[in-house]
Amino acid sequence: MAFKQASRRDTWAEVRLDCIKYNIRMTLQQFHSDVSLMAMVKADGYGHGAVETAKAAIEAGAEFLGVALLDEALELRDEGIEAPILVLGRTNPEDALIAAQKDIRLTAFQKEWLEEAESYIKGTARLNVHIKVDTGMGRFGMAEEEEIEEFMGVLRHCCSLHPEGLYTHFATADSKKTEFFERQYSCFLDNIRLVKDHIGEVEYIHCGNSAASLRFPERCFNMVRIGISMYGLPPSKEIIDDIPFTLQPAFSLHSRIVQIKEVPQGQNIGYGQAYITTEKEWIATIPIGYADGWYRQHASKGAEVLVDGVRVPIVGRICMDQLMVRLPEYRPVGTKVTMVGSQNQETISAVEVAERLDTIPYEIPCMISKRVPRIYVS
Ligand code: PMH
Repeated sequence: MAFKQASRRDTWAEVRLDCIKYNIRMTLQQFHSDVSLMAMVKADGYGHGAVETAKAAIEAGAEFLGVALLDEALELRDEGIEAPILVLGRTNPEDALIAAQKDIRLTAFQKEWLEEAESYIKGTARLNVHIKVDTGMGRFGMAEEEEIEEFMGVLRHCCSLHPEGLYTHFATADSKKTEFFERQYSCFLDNIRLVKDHIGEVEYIHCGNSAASLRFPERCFNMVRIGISMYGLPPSKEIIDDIPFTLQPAFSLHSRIVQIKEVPQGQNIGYGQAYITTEKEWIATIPIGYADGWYRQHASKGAEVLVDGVRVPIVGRICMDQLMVRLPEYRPVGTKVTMVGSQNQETISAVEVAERLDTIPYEIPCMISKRVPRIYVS
């Protein structure tokens, strides 16, 4: 069954919700049943669409949702999603009350923040907070023992704030070298002891992103935060062989030929005379461009697309709304073109596209703009 946002475009991204569910179910199988899975649906579900992927993830067994921003959490609530949601970024303390009222958990790592958030709630609601410690990522969280001690001292007096969770984030879980991961893990163990000395048991302790969860499930306490692998993409190429099941990529990107011409030799194609035909050539125009997040670098890095299961090159510069490809032979207007995904036996994976752009697979679905409708297949 397929359903889509209202669109009249010939360009679309297809999101396979069945793949997302499969990846989550397989991940859960690696764990004891008392481990909860937080599905990371920040950044519009890594570009797949937050609402639909959140619903699919919950159906497959995810208990929590993770987002970066309070706005993202509120959008999920507005769409009727009732699962617990954790905001992983810093939320302004002025917004603590609305978060509490909407049953949205916030991340806390500054003692002044606790005092301010408490002053906005003043016992009218209860806000669940997850305490963030920085064990080496160097981004968010408390790194010093003294800082944690002072924070815990303040937290004890905040009657509106309930410490539901404690977490950290790994910087190198996707690397073959595990020394820094080990250091972070051992620092986290010290932090857990310290926090427990102050408040006793904490309901949720979590540190595992996709890479850590798939490689070191025994080091993930009782919750994992799964992002990239839930979408079926590997956190990095070097650990692909460590993943205990075959990930099913959910995202693919397609368009259709809207014009085809047989062009004589010596003809310019696109801006800047960047491509001149070297013989009589079949040139097709495809309605996707850099405003769709299909950036000009694809062409300069030698990108190919699939037409009828055959790799064909993009020629000339990518425009804002179109690009041109060279075909070996005539194909009619309406023929499907695949930028990411499979046709017949041939595949252009997000991993290949990421390598082409010298980036990581995470960026590929995220970079495809909202102008490209997502079509959901379940
Ligand atoms: N937890 C936190 C705090 C994160 O920032 C992320 C991903 C995840 C879990 C999930 O990681 P995974 O997708 O590797 O499973 N955050 C980011 C980021 O900030 N840039 O790329 C991924």
